[in-house]
Amino acid sequence: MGVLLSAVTELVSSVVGTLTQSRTNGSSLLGTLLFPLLSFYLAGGALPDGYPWGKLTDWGTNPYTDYPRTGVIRTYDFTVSRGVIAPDGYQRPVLLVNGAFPGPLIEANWGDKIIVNVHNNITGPEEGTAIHWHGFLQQGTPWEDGAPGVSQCPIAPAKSFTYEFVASLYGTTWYHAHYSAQYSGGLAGPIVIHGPTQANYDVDIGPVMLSDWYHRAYLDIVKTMLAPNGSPKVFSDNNLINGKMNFDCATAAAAAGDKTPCTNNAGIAKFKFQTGKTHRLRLINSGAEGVQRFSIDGHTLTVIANDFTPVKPYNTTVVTLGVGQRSDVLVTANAGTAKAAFWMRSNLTSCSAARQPNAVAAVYYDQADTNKAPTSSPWNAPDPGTCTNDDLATTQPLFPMAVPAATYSQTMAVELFKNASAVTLWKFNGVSMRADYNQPVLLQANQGNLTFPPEWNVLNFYANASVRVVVNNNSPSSHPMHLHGHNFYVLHEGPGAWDGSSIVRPSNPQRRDVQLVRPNGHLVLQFDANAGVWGFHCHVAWHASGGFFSSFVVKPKEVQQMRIPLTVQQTCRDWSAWTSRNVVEQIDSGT
Ligand SMILES: *[C@@H]1O[C@H](CO)[C@@H](O)[C@H](O)[C@H]1NC(C)=O
Ligand SMILES: *[C@@H]1O[C@H](CO)[C@@H](O)[C@H](O)[C@H]1NC(C)=O
Ligand SMILES: *[C@@H]1O[C@H](CO)[C@@H](O)[C@H](O)[C@H]1NC(C)=O
Ligand SMILES: *[C@@H]1O[C@H](CO)[C@@H](O)[C@H](O)[C@H]1NC(C)=O
Ligand SMILES: *[C@@H]1O[C@H](CO)[C@@H](O)[C@H](O)[C@H]1NC(C)=O
Ligand SMILES: *[C@@H]1O[C@H](CO)[C@@H](O)[C@H](O)[C@H]1NC(C)=O
Ligand SMILES: [Cu+2]
Repeated sequence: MGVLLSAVTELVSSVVGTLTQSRTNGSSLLGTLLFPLLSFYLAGGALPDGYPWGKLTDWGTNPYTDYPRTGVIRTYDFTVSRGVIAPDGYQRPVLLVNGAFPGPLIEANWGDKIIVNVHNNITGPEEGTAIHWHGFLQQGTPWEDGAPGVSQCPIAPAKSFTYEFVASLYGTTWYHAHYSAQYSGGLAGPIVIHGPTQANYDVDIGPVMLSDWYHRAYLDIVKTMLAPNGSPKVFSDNNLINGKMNFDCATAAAAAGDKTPCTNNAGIAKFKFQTGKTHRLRLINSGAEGVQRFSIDGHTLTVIANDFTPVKPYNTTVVTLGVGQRSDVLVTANAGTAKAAFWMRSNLTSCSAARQPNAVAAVYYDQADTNKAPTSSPWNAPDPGTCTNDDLATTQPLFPMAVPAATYSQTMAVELFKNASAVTLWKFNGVSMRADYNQPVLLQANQGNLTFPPEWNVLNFYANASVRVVVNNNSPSSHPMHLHGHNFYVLHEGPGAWDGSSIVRPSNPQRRDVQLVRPNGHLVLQFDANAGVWGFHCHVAWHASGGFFSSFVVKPKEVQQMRIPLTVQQTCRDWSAWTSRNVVEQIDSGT
């Protein structure tokens, strides 16, 4: 307690930021009191029964088959550029969407189509990119998934690609670059899909992005990590809430002799709560590595969704999120008078490599002075040190689905090794993956050629309807395992090996798109086949860069029948033309 309080008072001696919002976050308003509250749904489309989704409910509708076909299109224009900002006061070059970090909010109603026209304006130097829309199923549109070398070629410098996909699931998610470790340098933003909810709340606060933060550019970090005898352990420099936190410039400069412009008390994120009312917060771990433990002093959190899955509400003081995971929580402002103020905290856990693990933001009730620092004390909720998510026994999907019998079971081991050049890499199912940006797996599968180079680490599941995957983590770190294009069933998680039969609540296990496997433990998941080619990987940016990535070919016969838009081929021609004139230094797995 003493440690935290002194750390917080040191870093937040004043909540009046010394830098302007544009210096810290470019054109983003997230984390400021100017960021607007969200509405319960967007205008547009028919409103049968008052809602865009009519009579469909979160507890009675199978979202995988029965999402509403609203016919409404939400269009966004994204220009990706380099910029220089100081989110925590320490100035660094970043990658920005429309000049903003975090990137602009994408908002739609359940069943709407989202169109995002992405322009690659990365110059000085130029670089490819591709954007992944995390958690979307991409049913019938796997080429819109945004994974370079898997579902598309990178978007070449000065070129554009228009992504088009249906929001067939609803809730909270995010987008991020999937090209090398680009997203750790700022290229990420929130997505909210409005849908039905049985939960009662008054105010939608919107996204609360939790991200570890690095002062070095991703290229530097990855190069150092993948140099001969480099360390696979990468330390973050800070932890941000909605892209903001303070930093102690003196210690960093003293330690490293660092002359980079740096300002103390840059400014932390602020939130306004309405006294007595219930607020929905959409928590997103958009970091590169760290496992976050989120809490608000004096307030209980009621979890109503994990990833894109509404769950039976459960109360907790702390929510644990691995990279890529989301939780929607309800918080009632009933812990003080209208003048009260509280710390919001997000702690990187002991499983993370963090120099400054504790992020804070300020929560103000209606009449609180927003220029004053809160004085509240943290919950006494020590980090259990297990590097796991909330107990699977407590996380029950509202729309129940029993696990079907698996038609196939695949075991995949995770291990660290040193290759012949003394580079430390990850092996997943025996292979350290390396993508070929010029030959995406999906396009080759679409041509009917299912013979892939071993280093692409492709697993073909043919016509299997439901595949069980047992991940055996033979490494001392935890890994947020992410499967693209699916919401998988989480059957079991624990230390050591699985007993081969135990399943937590087989009548209705947790479903989500990322789940933590603990150090030297196991994770058992199962997915119902969605035709396409899908990344299955660790979401820690540094681990994926080090080869911890595989691609699943699901229902290849259907993939072969798919009519992939000509723009996808054109993107490969543009990339091929650009790479014939420029040397692409592929420093890592590519994803
Ligand atoms: C955050 O970390 C501090 C220790 O640095 C601890 O006192 C506090 O209880 C933690 N909060 C939560 C909710 O984990
Ligand atoms: C493209 O990037 C350059 C350099 O970062 C920037 O000055 C320019 O404003 C960007 N263009 C657009 C349309 O964002
Ligand atoms: C959660 O706690 C609140 C009080 O803070 C209580 O009203 C509610 O019933 C609890 N919900 C559950 C699911 O336990
Ligand atoms: C070891 O891995 C690095 C990084 O992927 C690669 O550049 C190098 O060629 C590899 N060495 C050998 C001998 O395979
Ligand atoms: C299939 O693709 C691989 C490269 O991934 C290539 O080596 C092989 O020649 C292709 N086979 C045919 C029949 O085109
Ligand atoms: C399921 O996948 C395995 C592994 O590729 C394969 O051997 C088997 O034939 C597949 N079953 C069906 C029904 O396609
Ligand atoms: Cu992802």
